[in-house]
Amino acid sequence: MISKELMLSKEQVEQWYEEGYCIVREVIPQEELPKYREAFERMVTKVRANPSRERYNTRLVKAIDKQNPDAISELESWGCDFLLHPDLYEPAFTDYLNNEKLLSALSSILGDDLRVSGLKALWSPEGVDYDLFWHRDGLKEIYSEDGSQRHVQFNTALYRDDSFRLVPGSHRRPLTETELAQVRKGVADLPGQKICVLEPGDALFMHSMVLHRGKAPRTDMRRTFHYILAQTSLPVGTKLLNQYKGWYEEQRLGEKLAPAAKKLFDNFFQWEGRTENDDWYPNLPYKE
Ligand SMILES: O=C(O)CCC(=O)C(=O)O
Repeated sequence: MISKELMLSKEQVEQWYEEGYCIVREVIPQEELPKYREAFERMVTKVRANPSRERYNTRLVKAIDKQNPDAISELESWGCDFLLHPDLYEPAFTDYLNNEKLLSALSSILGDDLRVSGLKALWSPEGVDYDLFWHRDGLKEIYSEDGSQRHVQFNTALYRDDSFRLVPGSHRRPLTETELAQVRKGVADLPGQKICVLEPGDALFMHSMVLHRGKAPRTDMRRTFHYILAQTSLPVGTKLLNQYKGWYEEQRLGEKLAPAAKKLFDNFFQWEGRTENDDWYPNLPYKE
């Protein structure tokens, strides 16, 4: 399943370590996009019809009328974390885990002994602009001096997506005073920031400690998978494992998935009985 020709180039690997991101073009071939778009749209419709945060770990933003900012209307969704939930699951969501180009590219960074870590989705709200503040996924003080990381989170765009912006290299150093002033409260442009532009089918690998944020005006058609794969040796949180195992068994996915995707889940479930405390999963620094 891993093809040497499809692995990242030396420049891409260097960019991942030095700058905290890299882009892999056309991971999903154009002819396969309709299948993913249709599945994604069915899922968004269901989440929008059931807008409580808890059911699907839905990400919500307040819809504020810019002409009349005091009149806060409804909460709107811009993403959700539970793509494997039986209400939302679509075979396309796990088909993507068989993608040879994706797995080969990830193996250039993580090796080929991998497990599932998260299957999530991001989209543009309808009535409000999405404008997430700057943050690291984890503690703002924690960085990775050599740029290494044992998991990779990646956005795969089904339509053109220029939402993700980051400060390249910020995953390897303490944040500056200017950056800290924006963390979890600001959306101001930052020195050296870079906007990543994905064409349909492209994937963006992002280091969780790089300073970043997302932004999508309501007029955009953002439909982007946000998945995380990790080295099998990276410990798993109990709650996450139980959740995924429950959904997986309920839908008998073990009998339905193609071998590469099934292996990613089998490797994840291997952790049963020796899971770690959830306090530090998924975004806090690793324990060794
Ligand atoms: O919109 C994005 O691509 C970034 C999302 C993000 O930073 C997050 O969910 O923590």
